[in-house]
Amino acid sequence: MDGATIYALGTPAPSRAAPGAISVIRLSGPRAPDALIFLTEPRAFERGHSARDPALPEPRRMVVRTVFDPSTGEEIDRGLAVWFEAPNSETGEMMAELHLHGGRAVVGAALAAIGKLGFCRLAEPGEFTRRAFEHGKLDLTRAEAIADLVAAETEQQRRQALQQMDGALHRLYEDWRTLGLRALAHLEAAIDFPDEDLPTGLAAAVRDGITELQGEIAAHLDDRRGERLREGINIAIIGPPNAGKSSLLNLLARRDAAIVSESAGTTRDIIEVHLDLGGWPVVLADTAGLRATADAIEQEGVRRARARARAADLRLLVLDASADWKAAMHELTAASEHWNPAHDIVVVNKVDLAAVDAVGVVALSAKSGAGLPELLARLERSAAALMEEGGPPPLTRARHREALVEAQAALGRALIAPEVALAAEDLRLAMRAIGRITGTVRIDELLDVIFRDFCIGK
Ligand SMILES: Nc1nc2c(ncn2[C@@H]2O[C@H](COP(=O)(O)OP(=O)(O)OP(=O)(O)O)[C@@H](O)[C@H]2O)c(=O)[nH]1
Ligand SMILES: [Mg+2]
Repeated sequence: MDGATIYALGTPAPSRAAPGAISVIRLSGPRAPDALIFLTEPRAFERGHSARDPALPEPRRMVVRTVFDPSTGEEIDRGLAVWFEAPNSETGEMMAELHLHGGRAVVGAALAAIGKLGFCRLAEPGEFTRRAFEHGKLDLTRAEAIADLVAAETEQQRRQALQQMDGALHRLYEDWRTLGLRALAHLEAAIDFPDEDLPTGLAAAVRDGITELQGEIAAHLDDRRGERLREGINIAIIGPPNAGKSSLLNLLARRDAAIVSESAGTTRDIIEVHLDLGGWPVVLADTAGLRATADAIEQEGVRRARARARAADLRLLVLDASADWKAAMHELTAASEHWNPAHDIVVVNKVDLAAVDAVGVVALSAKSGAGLPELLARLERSAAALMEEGGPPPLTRARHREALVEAQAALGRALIAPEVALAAEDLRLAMRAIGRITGTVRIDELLDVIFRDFCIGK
């Protein structure tokens, strides 16, 4: 961090097609209050000093101000100004904000005016968040949660991001580190004072502590809810050729995303659409009809369809009501060890051609839309069951997963280490891996990667 006063547009850049009602320009750094004075009192800039006290409004209090070009004294806009005194600001530094009208010319002139002051520079992507982290205002999981909140497209994504922003994940990981560090202190005492009478049963207590930690981390790693919520619940539409899988995808997507035709074997590649299903983000995949075929391209399609069915969180098996759908259902559900009757759904399509009277399946006509409300309700129920709420906060990112897998391996080594010193070293490695997640243990390249996620207004 170079201690410069930085500035950036905090709202999206106004375009001709989409000017905003307001645009917010933020400044952070020691000279943010000076900048505010020079921009709102042109004579101050000519004088060459800012005479902060009389000219600055009370911190955290919004005031109406005219913004001037400091070099010419020309009026740029009239808007609202506010400043925050360090350390009581988002970045922990002196900060100022200008809320101006959201036109391209206004924003362009105001940014240029700040540049002319000569003591501010444009912020790099993620620099405000990085400064907040440097000043202890955020840990990495909270910084990531803010990025998630900005990116959230569905209600459930928003809720998860907010929970993480409140520090739920941070607390979980820090609790684990505390547990591990306590065990480590015991081990280190055993190394430093090998001849002293350490309480009996200590080794067993440390061992139990590590095993318990391992168990909690394992359960957390098994919990895919957080990643599903960030990336979308993966739903695969599978079934025999010509059953209406692509028609169903188009119906749910409300557009012609996949080609539909009466010839069996139309779909070859996997076609994905992103949907919001009652607040749950979903990646819905249409796949090739499952059948034995001599066509090499279709064979590859069938291979991909099977792979996707295996990898999916939830399967929608589509069958043709006008064919022998029961036989197809038995064949396809029995053949798949991944078929999960608790979540997966059987859809019997084309009920406009043949009536279906069966329990446990959804009767649908992709053509007329009959049965769609029932299918949507079933999908939402399955999604909710899959994402069951409560319990500890879920893992949300591959970055966390990698660090926890590393910690888990180190804990495993610590348990079988032939010497106390080696066990202590492995325990230390495990705690360092967990510390990387929250940023308690600093890794600079990692910070760059994370903060680059924040390019709001860039
Ligand atoms: N009558 C009727 N026809 C339907 C219905 N749904 C789909 N079809 C027709 O069935 C045929 C096959 O539909 P698709 O959606 O292409 O079927 P698919 O399962 O994707 O087929 P493949 O990609 O070849 O595996 C098309 O001619 C559709 O118009 C329905 O509910 N009722
Ligand atoms: Mg198809």
